[in-house]
Amino acid sequence: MQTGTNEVSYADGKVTITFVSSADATAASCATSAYCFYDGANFTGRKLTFRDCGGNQSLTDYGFGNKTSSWENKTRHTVEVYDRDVDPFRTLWREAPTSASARVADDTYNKADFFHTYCGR
Ligand SMILES: [Ca+2]
Repeated sequence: MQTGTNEVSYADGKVTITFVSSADATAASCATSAYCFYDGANFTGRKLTFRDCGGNQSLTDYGFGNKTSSWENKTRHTVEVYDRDVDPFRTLWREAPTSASARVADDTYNKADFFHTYCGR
């Protein structure tokens, strides 16, 4: 469902994709109580926002497979991010509560496909 000129939301607003005018443009920073994946390094490019916890979700469902270059986690949850293009699937990084990475490590760049969110208290 389109919720704004540059935003599309899914799952009753729990997931939002924010589009930007160009690849190096910056969307608004990740909302409080959300965690975000960015197409570009330094929190630029298309932004995917999630709010819920307690299960696996696929970045590929939103056209975001093999794209994440930076991320922010503004929740109390821990987010574990995986690459499913290898067998067995590989853990790429863990997002501690209230943390961020302006550029993921080279060997994890543009590799993330899905993640598990452990609910924080
Ligand atoms: Ca991958």
